[in-house]
Amino acid sequence: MLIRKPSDIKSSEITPERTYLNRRALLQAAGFAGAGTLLSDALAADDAIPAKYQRLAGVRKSPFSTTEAPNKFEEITGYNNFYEFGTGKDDPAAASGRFRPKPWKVKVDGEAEVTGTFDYDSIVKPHVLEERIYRFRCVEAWSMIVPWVGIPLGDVLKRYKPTSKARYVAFETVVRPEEMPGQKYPVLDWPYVEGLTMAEAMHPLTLLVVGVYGVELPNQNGAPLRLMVPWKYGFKSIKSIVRISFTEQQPPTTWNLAAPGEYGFYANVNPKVDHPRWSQASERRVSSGLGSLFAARQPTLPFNGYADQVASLYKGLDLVRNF
Ligand SMILES: Nc1nc2c(c(=O)[nH]1)N[C@H]1C(S)=C(S)[C@@H](COP(=O)(O)O)O[C@H]1N2
Ligand SMILES: [Mo]
Repeated sequence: MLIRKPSDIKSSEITPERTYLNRRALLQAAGFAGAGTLLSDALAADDAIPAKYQRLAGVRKSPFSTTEAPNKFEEITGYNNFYEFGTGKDDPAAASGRFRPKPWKVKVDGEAEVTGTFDYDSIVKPHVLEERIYRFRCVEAWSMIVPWVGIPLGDVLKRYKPTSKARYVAFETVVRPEEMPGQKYPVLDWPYVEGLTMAEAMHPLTLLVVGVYGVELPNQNGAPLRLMVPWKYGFKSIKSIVRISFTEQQPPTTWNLAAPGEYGFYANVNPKVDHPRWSQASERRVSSGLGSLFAARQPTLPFNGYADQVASLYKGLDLVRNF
């Protein structure tokens, strides 16, 4: 099974959903969930998050968060797509223990005035961390609500002063077959690569993620740096980024290269454009609490519910052709 049954999980590892929800309701009723109180603060006293994950300091709340109830930590970290560690949903959690996300460097190149190789601290430390509770929709028609911690990607990119020629931003995942056992197999063309238009990359919803639930990002979720583009299918949100390139031409993207008829460059969540092999009209939320892996089906929203904020980016673009 992809999510462990409650009987498989030590009680020290989890907080029952009900306790957690009650605690939140209590905090909210007492007015504690107001300014300055993070969702993750409500959990800090709990033992839901293994102690090996370092808590992130100075995280501030974001108005971009949804008020929907987040998935549990062990769902977010136990049901993953990260083919560098295997193609099964439980492979990333099981096989990423040898991966070393520290120290970390990112190469910034292409159409920008400031290029070079930058270490993690120089990229992240100048910024205030935000907790953003986002809806997340995988192209496979499952979804989650995730309290990411990150920085608006645009704020980071601006510091490298992209030139007027920069029309796209390309991203690359690290290649380390010794630490990433899935990379020993040619299931995808390594490195995993992704890309956004400049306007998408600079949009205030686009997040460079460094953590989840108030702690540093677990390896299986793309440590130490990954994207989160909440109005696009999950495969756009590339993990363990080691290269950011400003380009004039639309960059190649891994899933488009692998199956161009099934996965486009834009990959905006669109309930009206089905995947050739399944419907995208609805989705099931990952939910291990009910004795089954998924909750009941619910309709998928255009742009994953973020249409008010992002639809204007695509004015005049045929979203059926440009899927
Ligand atoms: N490098 C890399 N990034 C990746 C993937 C991958 O296999 N390799 N999978 C993508 C897909 S299909 C999804 S749904 C999300 C899953 O993110 P999560 O495991 O944190 O939920 O990561 C995306 N980013
Ligand atoms: Mo996905």
